[in-house]
Amino acid sequence: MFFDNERKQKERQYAAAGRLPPGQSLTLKWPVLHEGDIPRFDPATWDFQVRGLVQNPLRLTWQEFLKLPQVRIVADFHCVTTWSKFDNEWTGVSFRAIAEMVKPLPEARYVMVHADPGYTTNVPLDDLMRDNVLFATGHAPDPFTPEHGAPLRLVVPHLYAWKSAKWVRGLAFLDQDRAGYWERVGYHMYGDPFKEQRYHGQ
Ligand SMILES: Nc1nc2c(c(=O)[nH]1)N[C@H]1C(S)=C(S)[C@@H](COP(=O)(O)O)O[C@H]1N2
Ligand SMILES: [Mo]
Repeated sequence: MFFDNERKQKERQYAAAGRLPPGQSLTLKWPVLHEGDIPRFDPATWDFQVRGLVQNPLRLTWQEFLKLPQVRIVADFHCVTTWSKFDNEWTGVSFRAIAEMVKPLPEARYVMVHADPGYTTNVPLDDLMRDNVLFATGHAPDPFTPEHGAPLRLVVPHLYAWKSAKWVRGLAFLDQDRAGYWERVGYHMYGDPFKEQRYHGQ
């Protein structure tokens, strides 16, 4: 049909493949969404810290983080404000690699993700242990720029994108679920896009 554009056509294809969550629409662009200013990155002072219910608390410098083994995943990205960006290629360090280093204690069941500037979000540990959860240092086809979370961003593809913290700086392993930045003001504690878990009580 002459009025049918590329975006609509692709959206129908992804919907037919069961990859478009309810209430979402496909974007060909990559919107930028965050609270506060993009933090300044200084590789000399940047660090990544893991605390809480782990056997080996951890602090890594940027140089140390870059030496960790690299993985590559392809995943979709669903923002609660209703846009979905498909087939993102992310490279970085798998969450599991970090978990193997810190060794979570048996009672650790949730993780509070800490990011600049003062951003937090909560995710169950089991969810972070999935194959395709990583700390991204690269993206394709679009470049991974500071506005999208460089130098380091968590990517949790199966949950709404507010769980994919940009400018991530550390983790706290917890025995109970606690609300992060958006969760405290009404966003869902879990955030499954296919169940439309946008806000508390959904
Ligand atoms: N540090 C930080 N990370 C964040 C946010 C934020 O405000 N601060 N916003 C989240 C939200 S709501 C979304 S939709 C995605 C947007 O990622 P993008 O700007 O790369 O598209 O980042 C998430 N990560
Ligand atoms: Mo979002």
